Amino acid sequence: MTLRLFCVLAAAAAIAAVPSAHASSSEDKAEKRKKTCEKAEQRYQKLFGKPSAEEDVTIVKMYKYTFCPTEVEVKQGTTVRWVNVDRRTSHSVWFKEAGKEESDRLFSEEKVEMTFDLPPGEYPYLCGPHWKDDDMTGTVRVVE
Ligand SMILES: [Cu+2]
Repeated sequence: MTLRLFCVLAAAAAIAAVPSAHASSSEDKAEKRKKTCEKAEQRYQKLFGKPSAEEDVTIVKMYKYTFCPTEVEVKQGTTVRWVNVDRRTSHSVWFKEAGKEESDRLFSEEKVEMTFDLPPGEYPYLCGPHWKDDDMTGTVRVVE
C-alpha cells in the first residue's frame, strides 16, 4: 500500500515537471546556440583575420558541437565552406540522407567545400562523430 502510493505520487510529480522543463530547455538550447555561434564568429575572425561574411563563399563554422549557422540558404551553384574553428575537437560533414560519403575528419582550422549544383530543396547533413550524442546537425537550403 505504501509502495503503491509512492509510485502514484512519483508519477504525478514527473507529469507536472515535464511541460515547463521542456519549454525552458528548448529556449535554453536556442539561446545557448546563439551564444556559441557568436563565439564561433569571434574565433573565425581571430584565425582568419576577417568576418566570415566577407569571404567569397558561404561559411559554416564548426564549433562546440554546433554548425554555425545551423541553417543556410544558398542559390544553386553556390559553394559552401565548412571551417573547424574549435581548438581540439574534430568534426566532419556528412550528407548521409542524400547517400553521400562522409568528409574526412576536419581538425582545428581545416576546411571542406561543396558546391551546390543540385535541384532546389533542403539538404540536411550531420557531423559523423557528434550527431547522435550532441545533435550536431545542419541544413543547406538550395534555392533557384
Ligand atoms: Cu562534430
